[in-house]
Amino acid sequence: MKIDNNIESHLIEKRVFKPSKDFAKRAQIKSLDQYRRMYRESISRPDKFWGREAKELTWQKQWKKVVEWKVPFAKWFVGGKLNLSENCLDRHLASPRRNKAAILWEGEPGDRRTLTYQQLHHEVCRFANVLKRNKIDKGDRVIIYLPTIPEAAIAMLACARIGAVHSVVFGGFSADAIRDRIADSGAIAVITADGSYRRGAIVPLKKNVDDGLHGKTSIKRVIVFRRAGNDIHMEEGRDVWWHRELEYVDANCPPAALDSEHPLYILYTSGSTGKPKGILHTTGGYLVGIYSTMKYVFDVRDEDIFWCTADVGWVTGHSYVVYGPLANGATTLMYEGAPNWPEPDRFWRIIEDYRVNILYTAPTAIRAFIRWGDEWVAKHDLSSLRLLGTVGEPINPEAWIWYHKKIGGGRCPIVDTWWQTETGAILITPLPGAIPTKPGSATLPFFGVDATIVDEKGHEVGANVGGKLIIRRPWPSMLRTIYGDKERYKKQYWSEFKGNYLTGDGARRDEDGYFWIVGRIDDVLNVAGHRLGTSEIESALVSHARVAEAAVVGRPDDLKGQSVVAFVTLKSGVEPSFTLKRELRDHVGAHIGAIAKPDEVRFAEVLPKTRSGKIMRRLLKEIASGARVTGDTTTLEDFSVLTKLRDSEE
Ligand code: 7RM
Repeated sequence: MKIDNNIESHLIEKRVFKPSKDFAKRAQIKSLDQYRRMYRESISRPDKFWGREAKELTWQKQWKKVVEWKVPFAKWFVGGKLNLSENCLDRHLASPRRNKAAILWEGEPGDRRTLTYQQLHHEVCRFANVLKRNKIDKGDRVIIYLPTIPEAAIAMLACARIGAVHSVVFGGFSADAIRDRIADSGAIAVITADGSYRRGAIVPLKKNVDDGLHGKTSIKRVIVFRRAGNDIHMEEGRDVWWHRELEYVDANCPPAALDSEHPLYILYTSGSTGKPKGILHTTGGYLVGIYSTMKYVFDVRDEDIFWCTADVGWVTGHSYVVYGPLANGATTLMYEGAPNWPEPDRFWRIIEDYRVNILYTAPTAIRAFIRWGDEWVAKHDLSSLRLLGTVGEPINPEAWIWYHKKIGGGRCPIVDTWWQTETGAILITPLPGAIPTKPGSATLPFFGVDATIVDEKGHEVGANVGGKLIIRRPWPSMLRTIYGDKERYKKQYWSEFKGNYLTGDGARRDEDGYFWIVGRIDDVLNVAGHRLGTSEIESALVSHARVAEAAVVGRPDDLKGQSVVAFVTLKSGVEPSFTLKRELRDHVGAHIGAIAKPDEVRFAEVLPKTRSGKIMRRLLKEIASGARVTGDTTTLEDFSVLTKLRDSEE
């Protein structure tokens, strides 16, 4: 009894937060009018708009054409030559930025380092020469398996300097993940460390690499940075120490003149089924994308300290820990460890100590902070903050309001930024001095982004009707292909609605044109013909005072098609009970409607998440239907979660 194909929306959030006059006055984009004017121009004259942005950067040879679009393959800044590391480093050496901090770093044990632009340039040039010395050339693929330490940025920039293609693998991933990525990319070298710190323990990175290299492999060289001092095996003829290699090189390494479409990196994202996809990004368009979004979305100024808490192994770490801030000559803060080590106030301690101005983090982290208790926040002076950001998942309005009040002191705008590994840079987002925000909405498209929502047939849907989020034209930082698999690229992203990019996310647009992401299309529930996104039901659950976090999945049901199963974690000190289950069901009923009431509520200690904080609903679906968990679990942060969940009381 299917009613229609659209995703329904019942949870309507009415609060609106306007940019303050003070913020707007000093911002890059100062009003909604100015945003609209520039947006219109970016859509009607993209060449002019992006050409102007690109001209703010350094090109060794000017491009001939801004964009060439042969569906579904785009080329940006065709004929241009440039180097990304030159734009992140050399470009700033001719100005007083030379002596400002490029990277402020804090290790989990509390060790600290500062690298000025000049120092970072020096290190990158030397390490680029180490790469050359080890026969790594332009176009070669290099795996980087490092923690969030300055050497991760140095290694990435050194690859970019000589035109080698890096593929960063999360420090949290296992030997299997390393092996798969080497096999798919045909990499010839790995850059790693002996170990890294995570919650006080040492993660044996080098050992994982050794295990991943067993048997036949394309890897000829492993360069090892000494970080944790743990005992490791060094394979004669294959493995070399980073610090020893530096003894043989000087710091003279001119940036290679690379074609604008020269591959910059491959980053693997887990596909919902099958093997991970190697998302390929190239040089010119990617640089322009991260440069402009960093400038307009984070409104970054020379005197700012910008902290994106992502691991470098996630696309957010690539674009907004390393490349975006450095391309803008900003100071980027890097932190190696966990947010609750040694205590749950580590983030607030760092913000107070370094006087951080802009904080960019994930909703999952925010919900954890709420759970750990406000007293950890109250101990610290967070008055240096002027802007907050979130990324990774829809943020539930409760968490948004908490972030705004407790972290932002009610004075900082929040930019809820929607984007993907595939998009390279932020695509839907508030501009903090211009666009009024609504808690839970990523608001409006960034310049040049032609986003809309369509039904199953590809027809645009009206206001407040849910559907599939698509992008109708290419943008500079878009992926160019799935590495080694053009067909999968075409099929996955461009064939359902020909010539349009399929994001895979469900969304609706409200009467003001604001985008509300309701979750992945694959996760949408179909309950008695009603298509319900996961995020609204989860938001309703989290708005209950005793709930910390919730994940909702569908379970096959003979009568209704699917029934709603909610996995719920409770705030500290709250006891699970039968009454509470009933209360939660009623709570959802009251907030959304009877149709969304969970048929089953399961209390869990923890939810299965990726290291970047995304709930793995695929695993929960299997658990909810009593099936064994199959498929890829290499991106799961903590394996013990699965056993705990299976034991969670029904
Ligand atoms: C940057 C990143 C991409 C998926 C995406 C969405 C979800 C990301 C938001 C969001 C709602 C947001 N890359 N997502 N940001 N959903 N609001 N602001 O996360 O490739 O790892 O994931 O994440 O489903 O498709 S990613």
